[in-house]
Amino acid sequence: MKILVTGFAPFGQETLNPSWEAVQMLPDEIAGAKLYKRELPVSFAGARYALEEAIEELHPDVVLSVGQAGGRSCVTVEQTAVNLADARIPDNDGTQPRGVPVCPDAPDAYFATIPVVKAVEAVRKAGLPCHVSFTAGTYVCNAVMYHALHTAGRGLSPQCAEHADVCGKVPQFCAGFVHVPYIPGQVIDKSAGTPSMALTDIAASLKAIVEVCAV
Ligand code: PCA
Repeated sequence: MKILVTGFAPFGQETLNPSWEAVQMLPDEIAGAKLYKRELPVSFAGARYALEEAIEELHPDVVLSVGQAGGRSCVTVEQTAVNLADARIPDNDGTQPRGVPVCPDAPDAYFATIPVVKAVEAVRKAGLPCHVSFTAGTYVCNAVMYHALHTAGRGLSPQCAEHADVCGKVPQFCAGFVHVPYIPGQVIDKSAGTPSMALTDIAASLKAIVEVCAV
């Protein structure tokens, strides 16, 4: 089994993104599944392109994307991706979609196809807090989750694939998204009470989630 695990580049005021830091700490093989790690740009267009390119190259069985959700206190497994891009801040390319669909003429939402509740339970069993989240927001993370699920169900269609050579192919894979908190070094200058989690605990949480996806 092949599992594509993605993290994101830094964005906003941050100099690192704990999602990519933690993804890099994962072993290359978990429960017999081979992991392929990719860093995605924090760009609506660029992330979609990089994700589709990685799917086309690897033909993974599972696509698990990971992103930072500053302000959350623990790792959360996303249940839903919505077909709405509404960016509070411009992405790293300076693009700021407001109230537009992620993918025109496509369903309003998709549910994750990884076992969300089992993944949360596995992290808790490993001794770490974890919750299901019912919103991945309306920024680049939600768009990546939406695209992965759209692509899994419908293939890399001309409508949503930017590059013609991948059109018409129908990848079959499960997809899900995990949001992770800030790490302590990111909250030193933030307001008192801003939650953070040790990078090693974030990586351990991801490992437990990947284990569930690998069976
Ligand atoms: N978090 C942002 C985008 C990249 C990331 O790590 C989000 O939640 O949309």
